Amino acid sequence: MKDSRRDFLKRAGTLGMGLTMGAEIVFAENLPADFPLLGLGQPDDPFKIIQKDQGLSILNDRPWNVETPPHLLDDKITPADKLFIRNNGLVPQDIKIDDWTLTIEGESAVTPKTFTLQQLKSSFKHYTYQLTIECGGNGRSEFNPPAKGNQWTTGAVGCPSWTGVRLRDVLDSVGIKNDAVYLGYYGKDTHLSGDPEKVVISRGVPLKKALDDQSLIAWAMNGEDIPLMNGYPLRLVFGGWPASTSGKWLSRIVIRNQVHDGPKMTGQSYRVPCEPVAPGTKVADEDMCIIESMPVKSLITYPKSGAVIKQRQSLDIRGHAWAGDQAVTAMQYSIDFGNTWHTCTLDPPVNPLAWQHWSARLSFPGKGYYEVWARATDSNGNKQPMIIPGWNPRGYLNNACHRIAVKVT
Ligand SMILES: Nc1nc2c(c(=O)[nH]1)N[C@H]1C(S)=C(S)[C@@H](COP(=O)(O)O)O[C@H]1N2
Ligand SMILES: [Mo]
Repeated sequence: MKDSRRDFLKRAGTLGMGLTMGAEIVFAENLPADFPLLGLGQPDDPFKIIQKDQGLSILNDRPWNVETPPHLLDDKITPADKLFIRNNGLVPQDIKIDDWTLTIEGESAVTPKTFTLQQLKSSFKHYTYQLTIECGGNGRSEFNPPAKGNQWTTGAVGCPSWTGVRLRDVLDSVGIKNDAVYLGYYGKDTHLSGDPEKVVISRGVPLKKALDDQSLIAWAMNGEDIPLMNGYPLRLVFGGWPASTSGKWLSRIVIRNQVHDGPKMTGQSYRVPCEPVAPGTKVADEDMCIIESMPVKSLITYPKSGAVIKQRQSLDIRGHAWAGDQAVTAMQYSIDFGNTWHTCTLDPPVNPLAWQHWSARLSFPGKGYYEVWARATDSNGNKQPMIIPGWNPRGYLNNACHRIAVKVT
């Protein structure tokens, strides 16, 4: 392991305490996990601790929940320091890369196996795909009545390039029994209570999604180690599905003969009413359905909202669009609050489940305040709603059109 990585892990170990001390904590081994020390002075720069761009927004630091403003998602391939963080627990500490293992088991596994990272890398073919991951709760802040949970605006999404092995190849080497229907993951993060027995989150996907070409067990992001906050050293990546299915700090996969029932798979978590409900309705658990493929959505990543341009100047806008398991087939913009729509140039995805780039050159009829709205259409003909889509108790799946303000002077 590189020295800088080791130092970082050490620092990340104390970060849960909220402060770094500016000096080595000599008897650190005597402290319970996450013991809140007093500290000597200024807290460390949180962006250094999480290794993210200073322009990201920290919604919460215990656990870390950090989102990316749209103009910082302008890159075609999301850089490591601009990928959002959604943690449900505390980041694992003192990761020893040589000791890291992945176990595949469960009632529908034929011969359970444990792989070291090295064995995983040397036993199976490597694949690299750009895959879009988006938190199911992205956009939650717009729902009314408000939904509890992280108040994400638009930034819990990204599309880095991931390298690893196909989940399918690994599952095949273990053997999948005929009754297998679902897969569940377990990671090495710690529950907020500090109780090592408590599982933070254990979600999964139906076997069909698990066996897709692009379903990866990944150890690299953009050609480097996955950042600690994003799952170092190993994670699942299921493009186009709620990112909560993409288990981080991956240590165990279970092949199940029933729908996986780990923490945050059941009840109201990552589920929406099977039938639409009026805003504010209480919905019984049995009337909630698991979110699968995410809905069609897009972002305007350039310019930043609030752009000022001169009259008669044209404005080049651009961004990305994605549509869960589908492709995006059309992209449009409006400058008159959705009354008329104009076609954008839309690129195909570099591979299935990667976001697609779009651009347009537009001009404005006169001086004043405008909003540019962007709207994507998926291969099933579904369009993004202009305003908030169907309300649901936990505030998932907000795929409303993204808007930016422009002033023409
Ligand atoms: N082990 C583990 N895996 C996890 C989580 C977690 O808290 N622990 N959070 C999930 C959720 S809800 C999301 S949205 C994604 C976020 O991935 P990122 O932090 O790399 O952006 O990771 C998922 N995988
Ligand atoms: Mo999430």
